[in-house]
This record gives sequence, C-alpha cells and structure tokens, in this order.
Amino acid sequence: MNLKLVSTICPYCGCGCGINLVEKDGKVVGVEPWKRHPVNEGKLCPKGNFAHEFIHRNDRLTTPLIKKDGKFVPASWDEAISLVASKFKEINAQFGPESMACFASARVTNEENFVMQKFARVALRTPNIDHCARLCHGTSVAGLAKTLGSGAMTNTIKDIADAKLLFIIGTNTFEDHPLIGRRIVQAKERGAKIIVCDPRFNITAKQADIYVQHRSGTDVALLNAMMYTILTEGLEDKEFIKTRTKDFEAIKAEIMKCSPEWAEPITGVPADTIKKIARMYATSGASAILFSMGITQHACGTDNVVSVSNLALMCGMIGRPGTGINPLRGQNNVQGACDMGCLPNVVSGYQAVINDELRKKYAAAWGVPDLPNKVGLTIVEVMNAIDEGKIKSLYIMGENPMVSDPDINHVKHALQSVNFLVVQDIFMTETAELAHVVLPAASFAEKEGTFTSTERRVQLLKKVVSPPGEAKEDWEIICAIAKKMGVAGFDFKSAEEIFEEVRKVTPQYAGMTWERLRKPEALHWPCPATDHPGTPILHTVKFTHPDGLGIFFPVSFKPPAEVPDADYPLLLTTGRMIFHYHTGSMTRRSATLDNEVKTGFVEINPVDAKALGVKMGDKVKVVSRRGEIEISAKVTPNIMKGIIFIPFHFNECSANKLTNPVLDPFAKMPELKACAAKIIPIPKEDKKAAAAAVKVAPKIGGQ
Ligand SMILES: Nc1nc2c(c(=O)[nH]1)N[C@H]1C(S)=C(S)[C@@H](COP(=O)(O)OP(=O)(O)OC[C@H]3O[C@@H](n4cnc5c(=O)[nH]c(N)nc54)[C@H](O)[C@@H]3O)O[C@H]1N2
Ligand SMILES: Nc1nc2c(c(=O)[nH]1)N[C@H]1C(S)=C(S)[C@@H](COP(=O)(O)OP(=O)(O)OC[C@H]3O[C@@H](n4cnc5c(=O)[nH]c(N)nc54)[C@H](O)[C@@H]3O)O[C@H]1N2
Ligand code: SF4
Ligand SMILES: [Mo]
Repeated sequence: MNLKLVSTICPYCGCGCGINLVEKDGKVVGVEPWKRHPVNEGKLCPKGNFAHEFIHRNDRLTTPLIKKDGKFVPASWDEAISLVASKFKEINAQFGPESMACFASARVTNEENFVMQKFARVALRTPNIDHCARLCHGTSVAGLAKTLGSGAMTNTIKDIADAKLLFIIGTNTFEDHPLIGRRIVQAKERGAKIIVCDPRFNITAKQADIYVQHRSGTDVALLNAMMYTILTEGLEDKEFIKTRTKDFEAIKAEIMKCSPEWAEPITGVPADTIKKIARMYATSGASAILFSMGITQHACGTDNVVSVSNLALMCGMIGRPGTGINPLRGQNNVQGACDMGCLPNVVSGYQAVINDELRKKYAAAWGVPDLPNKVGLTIVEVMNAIDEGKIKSLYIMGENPMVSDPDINHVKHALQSVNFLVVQDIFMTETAELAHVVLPAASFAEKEGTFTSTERRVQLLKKVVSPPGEAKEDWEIICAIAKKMGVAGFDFKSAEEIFEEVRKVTPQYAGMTWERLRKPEALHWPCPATDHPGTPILHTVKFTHPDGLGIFFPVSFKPPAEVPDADYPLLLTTGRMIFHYHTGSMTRRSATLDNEVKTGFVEINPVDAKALGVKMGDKVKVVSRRGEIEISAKVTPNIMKGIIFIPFHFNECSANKLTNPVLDPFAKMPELKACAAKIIPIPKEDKKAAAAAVKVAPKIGGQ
C-alpha cells in the first residue's frame, strides 16, 4: 500500500489551517493532522477533517459544457474556449466594455484571482470586477480604511490567546472560525474575561462570562452607549487619543446623546449591563475585539465597523499584543482575493483605480496604455444592471449567487435574462445550471498556488492529485480565453510565474517568494522586501493614513431598512452552522457532513412559537416582502423573542429568497442580517404534502 502525506491548506474558512492530505493510488483518501502547523497545531474542525470527501465525487464537472436547445452538451476545450472568446469579443464590440462583468472567487488561489482581475481590466477593459467579499467584509474594508487606513485583521490568531479580555460581537467563532475559537479557550484558561454580544445564544456565547443579547441591527446604539459610559467615567486612554489619533472631539457630541438608559429600550439590553461591559473593556489592560458578519452585513455595516473602531481607538486597545480590531475574514482566500484587486475600485495592493499616478504605473507594468479609470459595479449592482439592460455578459468563477445573493427571485430573473453567462466551477451548481457555457475547474487538491488567511498569512497550496477528466486550473482557463481573444500578457506557464508578477505590482507582497513560503511559518503581509520578516501585528507605531494617525468619525444609530410592522412582525436574521459551508456545493456533497445536518430550519423563540401555535418540527411558511419558503420550525430559547434565524446553506429552503437587497451606501453591502418577516403555520392537512416536498428537494446529498 502506497500512502503519501502532502501538507497543504484547508479549502474552507479563513483560519487557514494546515492539513495533510493522504494520497493513495492517485486519489485523496483522507485527512491527517499537520501537527507542527503554526495556526492549528494539528487540530481541525469537522469541515477540515472531511475536506477530502467531495474531491472524487462522480458528479464533479469533468468537461466543458455548452447549452444547446436548453440542454448542456459536452464540448471540447477548443470549442468551448473559441465560443467564449468570440462571444466576449462580439459583446464588447457591440455594447462596449462596460456591458461586461466578472466575478472572481474567494475560494481560488491568489494567482487565479490576480489573473481574473487582469482579464477583466486588460482583456475586457471593464471596471466591473467584484467577488463575495462584497457580501462579507466589504464594510470592514470600507470602515477600517476610513479610520485606520487599512482594512485587515490588526493582530494574529495566536495573539488572541494573549488578550486579557475578548469582546466578541457578531461572530459565532466556535462554529465559523473554530480554530480561532480554540485561541479564545486558551485566553480564557489564562484568565481572560469573555464578553459575547449576539442576538442568538449561540455556541460561542456559551463560553462567555457575560452574554449580551441585543436586537439585530442595534449594534451602533450598544457601542455608542458603551463609549458614553467610558467618557463620562473618564476611562478613555487620553495619552493614546492625544498622540495617535485625530478628530476625537468630533465624536463626543454624538456619544453624549447615547446614554445606556437611552440604549436600553432600543437594544433590549439593561443599562447596567452596558455600563459593566464598557468598564471591563476599557480597563482590562489588553482587550481585543473580534467581529464578523453580525456587524458587517447591514445597510449600516460601515457605520457599525467605524463604531467598533471608535471604541478601540478611544481606549488605546490597538497596536499592542492581546489587543486589536479583528474582522474575522470568512473564506479561505477572501483576504487574498481582495489583496489581488478583485474589487471594482482597486487593483492589487489596494491601489485605487481613480488615482491617475498609481493606475498609470500599474498599466505600464502590464505593458498596456491605461486601465479602466472608474469604479466599476459591485455584485448586487451587476444584478440590477442586468435587469436594466446595461450588463450583457457575466463571467462567474467560483461563486454561487443563486444561493448566496440576497433576493434570489430577482437574481434568478437577472441570470436568466443576461445575454451570455459563463460559470466556472467544480460542480454543477444552481448558478451553473443557468449558464450558457460551464467550464470545469480543478479543486484545491489539484493545483498549486497561494491562499492568504484572515491574519494576512500567505500560505502555499500543494497539488496532490490530477484534476478529474479534462478539468483545468482556473488560471489556465482564463489565460486560454484571453489568448484566444488575441490579448497579450496571459502567457503564464505556472502559478509561481504569476506570483512573480503579483510581487512586482503589489507592494505588500513584494518581499515574498515561493522559496520563503515553503517554510510553514509562512509570511504575514506587508512584506515589502525579501529580507523583511513580514508584519504579524499592524499599526504598532502608526496607522496607515499618510499622517500616521487613527481617525474618529461620529456615527449615529439608524434602525435596519426594514423593521417589523403589523404585516411582518418578526425580524429575520441569517447565518451559518459548523457542518455546512455557504451554498453547500462541497459540504452537502461530503457524506459525513451531510449526514450531520440534512436541511435547513427556522429558529423561533418559544413565546413567539406559542403565540403562533407552532411546535418543534412543524412545517411553516416564512414570508418576506420578496418571497416565501417552507421550512421546519426549531423552537429554542436561544433566539431572542421577536427575532427568527435561518441558516442560508440550503437551496430548498433558501433564506435568500427572503433577504433584503438594500445596500450600505459606502460598501454596497446588502442587509443580509435584518429584514421584516412573518411566519404562517401550515394547516394540518397541508403538512404531509409540505413534508414530502422538503424530503425530495435536496438533490445533492451525500453519495
Ligand atoms: N461552518 C462554517 N464556517 C464558516 C462559513 C460557513 O459557511 N460555514 N463561512 C465563512 C465565511 S465566508 C464567513 S464571512 C464567516 C462568517 O462567520 P460569522 O460572522 O460567525 O457567521 P454568521 O453565522 O453569519 O453570523 C455570526 C453571528 O452574527 C449574529 N447576528 C445576527 N444579527 C446580528 C446583529 O445585528 N448584530 C450582531 N452583533 N450579531 C448579529 C448571528 O446570530 C450569528 O451568531 O464564517 C466563515 N466560516
Ligand atoms: N442570507 C445570507 N446570505 C449570505 C451570507 C449570510 O450570512 N446570510 N453570507 C455571505 C457571505 S459572508 C459570503 S462569503 C457569500 C458566499 O457566497 P459564495 O461565494 O457564492 O458561496 P460558496 O458556496 O462558497 O461558493 C463558492 C463556489 O466556488 C466553487 N469552488 C470551490 N473551489 C473552487 C475552485 O477551486 N475553482 C472554482 N472555479 N470554483 C470553486 C464551489 O463549488 C462553489 O460553487 O455568501 C453570502 N450570502
Ligand atoms: S477552522 Fe476553518 S480552516 Fe480550520 S479546519 Fe475548520 S474550516 Fe478548515
Ligand atoms: Mo464571507
């Protein structure tokens, strides 16, 4: 028996855990711990432990597919690439470059994302390039760019264990970043206090010394009231405010309107609790903030992030070990996809496309006269622009908006009506089904490249087995289309060669080489020179703004765009669970994970359930202004009265049929965490039919 262990990186969340894939006879047959990996030290969550199970599924895409008369027909690469290239050229000539859009992917490598943004900007000459960071930490990037000058996690994962207090708000870390959760446990064992603020008493909240249950969408009220206590009791860090920040005076007036007594009826949190957590945060000596989607996915998401930043700056809890503002980035390579410039306003290294000097320098490095010099459309804006007839072609690599975008009925309408849709994935997803051409990609185990984790750690991915059938690496496919279109600059021979180009044009990555990255220590960006050790902690002596100062911005509380009313009396929030990942394309095809949880549910408080006459397991309809779904009720006191929660992983009871696509004005983030909804019990006689419908719906379950 010939077993080989290959050390590589988990393909799921942004923790960036190291795993050993076990290879036997050209197949990946298991996962073994990589004990000396500095992030996870051999520990893995269930998704990492079973990350091999989807790789050799027999429903992997193995050949290009072209839709003819409404049916997919297998095609050769030559035929598919020729068709895509000629269609792209035709649409470009007929409707102009701005009628075209590309979605990159937080699941694929830095090199593949870099090539995708180059393809959009050089081959299609369109500014319309975006990816799922828009629905994720787009507001963190926007908010922290305003206050600190750059929008990444300020400290490292390991550093979390050194905090004296962890302020955990809007992240269910134990389910969604389990190997960061482990550092929370370590901090607790060393005596740290844990505060969790979340409308659900989730698994993470169970670890808290103080659990604060506030209403979805009231974070600014809660944070401002904490700052009110800190200011009125003189607990702010005056020295830090004086030497490291500016515009502190500008926020005082707003904060002084927000007493804990004012916040109590808005948030549902007793004023005394708000005062207590404010004092604890300000006086621990080393407080770190962890936040994620509960903060970001709101129409006021940027405000929420700025408010978090105000709190940390006011208390001087940044730039030192055990402190910091830590947006826990979600996907394995969402940090990297942003770093590589798969955003409509920046090329790689966050260099703004509207800055003439930076853009011209960048274009010169690519040997082209210029690049699109305006900010392109974001994900939800692309869907709207298709409806308005402005976008005619969409090239999607490694995203599944038919399950992950808000207001699915609208997304479906858009994707069905766009002139030309190309989807590049490893499986036939709900989105791929609507495509004109489907291109089969190699998975994480079948290619080389780099991923950048939530702590800005750049790590090498190893090729363990060959892709199935004729599937190719994403960068190879993109380059083949570009070359067929007759565009120069896509003649890469390997991922490493692409990385060499990344280094040249991306200051944060300039000092990294694959040779250096082969060591498991890897490197945290910024790493400007080959003898630079990388930067684990940001902002130790100055912030990223030109004057080096952190900036305060006043933020006032605004309720969610849709609040409960007589017609829709409940507030719906959405999120995740440990066993499933996003649209389920991989975890629902992994037998072990699929067996754990087969389908979705709606969490409802016992008081609300009783008033509706709904019992545990009953099938109900959940209805919003955008759509309705049928789903089983999970009656639990863990969810606040008046709030309901649905995990968004399950297409047959899709939370996103209900969610509100209203956007944050700065980051264009949709309000995925708050919309008005109602529950309609399904009368007894209809229940059998509904149950049968739900049973047949999941068609991709474990094989
Ligand atoms: N198992 C698993 N892990 C994952 C993922 C996955 O799909 N599955 N996805 C990855 C990705 S891309 C991401 S972005 C991360 C996301 O990780 P998280 O942010 O942890 O994920 P969510 O479950 O969406 O939301 C977190 C919490 O926000 C709470 N919340 C809801 N509304 C509000 C509010 O208004 N205010 C506050 N303060 N809290 C609120 C929810 O109750 C929930 O407990 O997870 C990553 N890890
Ligand atoms: N209601 C609600 N909606 C949400 C959220 C929420 O909390 N609530 N969260 C939002 C967030 S934070 C995020 S990040 C998004 C995620 O939204 P998506 O990015 O759309 O979700 P994924 O399921 O991760 O989709 C990734 C796709 O990439 C494919 N894939 C995997 N590896 C590869 C590869 O190597 N190459 C290629 N070409 N394809 C590959 C997978 O099969 C899958 O179809 O969802 C958002 N939507
Ligand atoms: S914590 Fe994240 S990176 Fe680590 S094993 Fe789990 S899913 Fe993979
Ligand atoms: Mo995300």
